[in-house]
Amino acid sequence: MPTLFDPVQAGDLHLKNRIVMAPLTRNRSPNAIPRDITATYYAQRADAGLLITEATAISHQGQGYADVPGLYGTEQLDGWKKVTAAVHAKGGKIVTQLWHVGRVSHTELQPEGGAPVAPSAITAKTKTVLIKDGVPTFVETSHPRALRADELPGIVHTYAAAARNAVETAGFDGVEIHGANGYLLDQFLKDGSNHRTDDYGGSIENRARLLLEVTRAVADAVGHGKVGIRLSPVTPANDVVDSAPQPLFEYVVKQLAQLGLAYIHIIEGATGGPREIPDRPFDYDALKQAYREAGGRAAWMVNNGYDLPLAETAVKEGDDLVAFGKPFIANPDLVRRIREGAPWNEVDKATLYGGGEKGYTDYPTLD
Ligand code: 8OZ
Repeated sequence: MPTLFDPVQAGDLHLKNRIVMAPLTRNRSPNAIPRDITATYYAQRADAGLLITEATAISHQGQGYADVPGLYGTEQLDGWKKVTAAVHAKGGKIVTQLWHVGRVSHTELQPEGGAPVAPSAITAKTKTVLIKDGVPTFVETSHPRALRADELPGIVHTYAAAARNAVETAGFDGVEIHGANGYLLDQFLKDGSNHRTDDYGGSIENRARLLLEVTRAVADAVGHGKVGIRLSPVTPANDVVDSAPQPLFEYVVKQLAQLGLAYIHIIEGATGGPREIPDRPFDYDALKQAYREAGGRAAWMVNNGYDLPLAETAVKEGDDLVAFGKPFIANPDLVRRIREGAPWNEVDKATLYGGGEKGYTDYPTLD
């Protein structure tokens, strides 16, 4: 039976172990440019089987928080080049997470101060972060405008262009499409946020259309075996909800099964919170079974609140990869700590978002 330390193939990606660093927003990239400390931060964690970068905006329109990185300009790609080089020098593998926030944004973060875009003009009851006089400040998200159908091909194209930039220019080993946590693609999937009456709203097939078009375009741009996708069937993050998530997500994974991807990354329960949500039940085994029965062969990655016993059991019982979030922030040598049964440092919540080296590159290792 496999353990967390057995290598695994995820599409084109040969991974040295099954311990993955989850994508983690850190807000340390002013002007959307990753700094040198970002290269240090990821390289410190290169013992992971796979590093997934923090969510990274595919365009200015796709940005929703202060000081998150981007993938759309020369300076930003040059910043990421230093990150991938540092990780590769330590024998690591790294993919970047392609992010369009949709309605989870603020006019101050949008091109020309415009309204954020969404499937429908419904405000998300959630907050975002602006930097006011150097101080991170939580603010309500702005009222969005509904995207016109004729804008959607441009969005698909922008995802593909960002993916190409990431792999061909910045040197990433692949990309992860952020289809989770109430951002643009998840907003389209779920009927709480998608009230459209065109080909992109209404039926499950229609609501899944944009996510599947994006996935196909990204896979065609960089190679199907270099693409993962993250989904969160029932998370309440960023005010999303669906009236029937089980059939919705089973449809989505059956379609993804046709695409020969690297991995499917599932957030179980509430992102960063409880793994079970009493009023939002979901059968994750049935989801995986639907994917496998449809011929899907990508690695199956699970995430959310995994401790060591839970992770060991998951891998023993057939999940291929386990993504750890906060434990990887607090433990640059998490892989070694797991191998040696050493205790894990606790994360400092005060330094999660924004700032510099403190709480970023200065967590102690066992040495
Ligand atoms: C925490 C803070 C801001 C953004 C996600 C990209 O939840 C995020 C995020 C997390 O996927």
